[in-house]
Amino acid sequence: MTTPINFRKASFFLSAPSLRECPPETGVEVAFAGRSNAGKSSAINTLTHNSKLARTSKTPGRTQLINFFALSDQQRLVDLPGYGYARVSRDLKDQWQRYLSEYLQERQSLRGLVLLMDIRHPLQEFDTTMLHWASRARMPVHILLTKADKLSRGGAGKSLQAVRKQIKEMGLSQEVSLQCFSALNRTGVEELEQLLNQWLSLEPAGEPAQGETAGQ
Ligand SMILES: Nc1nc2c(ncn2[C@@H]2O[C@H](COP(=O)(O)OP(=O)(O)O)[C@@H](O)[C@H]2O)c(=O)[nH]1
Ligand SMILES: [Mg+2]
Repeated sequence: MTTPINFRKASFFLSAPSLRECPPETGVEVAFAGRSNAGKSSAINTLTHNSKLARTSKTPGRTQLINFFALSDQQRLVDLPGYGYARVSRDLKDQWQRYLSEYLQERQSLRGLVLLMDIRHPLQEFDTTMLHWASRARMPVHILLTKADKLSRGGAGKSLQAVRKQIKEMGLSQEVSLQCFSALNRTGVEELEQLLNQWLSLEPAGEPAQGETAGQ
């Protein structure tokens, strides 16, 4: 077992205005994606215990930057540009959809995608597109149903079940996991931490455990 990641140590690393300007594809990273206002920045801030790390905004969608946060010199969190913002031109939307698709398919250091959706409005247009792209790229996806504090416990549980069922009907349940999350009262933070520790593990996959013989 590697030592668990200390998420409090996260620091801002770089903002890339385009794919070409992303940092080198060494090490590992996990990207956060979702509609504008889904709660990406809030989730990253909650996870890292740093209310100022990723900027949260009440006027969504203005910045279209890929923001990288370093957890160590080999591990990164990535805040992808939010999609679905109505006041962005069709051309800009198309361009960003191409970028997101390309990032998902081609980024060598990417280990998984955290897809955030407001628990009251899950699986909207383009959320499902992202799920299909990720599936095609064989990229594991973990869904956070955000703002779970807006529903009762029972209501949140029902919504989780309903989304799980839809994912299954889409034929994607193999590579998709999901949970409720609230940046406001920290619901689900530990579950997310555990998953990120797995995805961002620096141990080479398939390495024989110590004590095991590697051949006769
Ligand atoms: N009640 C509640 N509000 C949240 C939560 N997470 C985010 N918000 C609010 O939703 C809005 C958008 O959040 P933000 O993190 O900027 O979303 P982003 O556009 O996806 O980065 C802000 O007003 C946040 O305060 C949450 O867990 N609970
Ligand atoms: Mg944001």
